[in-house]
Amino acid sequence: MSESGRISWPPDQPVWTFDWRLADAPDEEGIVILGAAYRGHQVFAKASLPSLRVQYSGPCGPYKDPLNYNNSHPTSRCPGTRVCVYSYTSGGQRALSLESYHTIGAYRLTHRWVFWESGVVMPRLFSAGLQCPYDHRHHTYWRLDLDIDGAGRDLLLEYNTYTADEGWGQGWHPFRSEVRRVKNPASRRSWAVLDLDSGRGYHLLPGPNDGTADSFSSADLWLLRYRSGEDRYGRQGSAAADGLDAYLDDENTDGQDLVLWYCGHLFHRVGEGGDDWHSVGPDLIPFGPW
Ligand SMILES: [Cu+2]
Repeated sequence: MSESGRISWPPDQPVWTFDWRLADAPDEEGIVILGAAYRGHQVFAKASLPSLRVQYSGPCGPYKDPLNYNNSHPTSRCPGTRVCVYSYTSGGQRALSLESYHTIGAYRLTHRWVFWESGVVMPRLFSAGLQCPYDHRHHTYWRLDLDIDGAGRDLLLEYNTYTADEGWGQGWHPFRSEVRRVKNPASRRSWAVLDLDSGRGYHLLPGPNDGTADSFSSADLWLLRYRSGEDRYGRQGSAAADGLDAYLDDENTDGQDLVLWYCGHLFHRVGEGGDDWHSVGPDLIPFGPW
């Protein structure tokens, strides 16, 4: 089973248009966003959450938890659907939220996409529940197939406070071939995808609780050139390994069709019990002449 729909929002004067879907195995990758455009300019070909891996400091797991239609449930806000679509206003800005609530064993998981009128996009994963009484980390892998103003002509830039101006502004360095990167809060490391023709782009800012890669989940960002065979939906990786390094083969990424994978590392301390909700997710912020 699956659920899908089309968004044109706000209805009175749409700024966001896209399709969405929540599918079952083997296409299970949470709520998938397809063909998203902001103010008529393409942003994503596809954005999804294909892999969620949990590692325990104790004799459990590791597990890979699929977010699919089958383990999703209606909530009181939307008793008739698995994907709840609702809008709200916060700080004078309107936002559209798409969210699905899942249970897997003792875990309760909410996957949410928030699309702001300003163009900001917030992917979020919320988790509660204790499957096993040990500290653990939920490694949350979003696949962001950004096609800003269409596929191709995109470039990834990385910000660090220590980088001199190389022609892209103080702090920004371009990556011209495939690479994986680890967060570095000390240099306020973040990333941006720029369309070289239009000057429009999106800045990816790690969330305050997104943690940093560890030996089990060895990177925070992968920059890949788009290859259709590398989109494996919910079959990406296993409980033991994310499998993303296999796609790093030094392909050119300068002005190409790019895919980013971003990992948030949600830390659960067993002493907090199972009732607290924790969340991870980056902010995606538009820049340039949208
Ligand atoms: Cu947990």
